[in-house]
Amino acid sequence: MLTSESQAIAHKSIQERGFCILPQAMNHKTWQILSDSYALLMKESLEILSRVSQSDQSLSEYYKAGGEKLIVVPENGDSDKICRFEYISNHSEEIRDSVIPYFQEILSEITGSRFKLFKDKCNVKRPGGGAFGCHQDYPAYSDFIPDYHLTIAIFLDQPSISNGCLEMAKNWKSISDNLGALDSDYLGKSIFKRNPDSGDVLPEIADKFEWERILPAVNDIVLFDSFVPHRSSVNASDGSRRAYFFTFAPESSGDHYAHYYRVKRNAFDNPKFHLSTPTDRGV
Ligand SMILES: O=C(O)CCC(=O)C(=O)O
Repeated sequence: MLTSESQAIAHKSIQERGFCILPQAMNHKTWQILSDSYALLMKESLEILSRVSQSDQSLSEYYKAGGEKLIVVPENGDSDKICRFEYISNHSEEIRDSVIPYFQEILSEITGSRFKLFKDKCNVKRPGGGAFGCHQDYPAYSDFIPDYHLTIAIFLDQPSISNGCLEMAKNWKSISDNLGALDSDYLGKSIFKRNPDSGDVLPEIADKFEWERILPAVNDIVLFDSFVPHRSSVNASDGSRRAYFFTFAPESSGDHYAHYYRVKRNAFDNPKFHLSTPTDRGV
């Protein structure tokens, strides 16, 4: 699917910076499946939110009660609006059987290893919707066995500065050499010190990062690991900025998708699942 030259460029960029853009790596069929699925997944998400708001249960209690439900996470401070929905592949046969294998093939071409889906979500980023503070994904996943992750981001709407595009830190590896910036709870890993409440990397560290705005075309793939610090600002445009994020972990570390979502349903309100995100904990 990728030329050997683009595989090599992507591999080097992931190793050196923790992210890369794969120009035009989405084929039309795969993009269309994701675009068509969005309407169905959104409809189901809205139904769940409405069902819960009409019941005497909190969202957190609703998920604790079990069941293979789509996980709907409202916007912080606006709990009838959807910030994101998760557990997508379990709800869409086409995504599971066609989109995921397509992404696994791309990851295998770039890394030479096989990857399993670890989690999947779609951030809606409606107008006025959430800023994501500067964070690294790893601390949110560190209670699970895999210790390396690659996330594929696919945009249904063209990201722009005004709709809150992703921004990646470029020089974070050189800053992580400065031991004073690292969190000693993650020995041997470049995890920066964070605000214990929000999960955001401390501002005095984030201020040292040089930021690259990620402005891919809709048929580009953005790939990043769970260590690169990233952020995005509020969507100041009048349209949504919808993006799917498919996170994979090495096949050699096992299959953790079902387990991850079992734990998440049981602990929907755990702040660890809301690090640096503009999400409501559903309590
Ligand atoms: O959707 C975005 O702009 C940021 C996504 C992100 O960093 C996250 O969901 O953890």
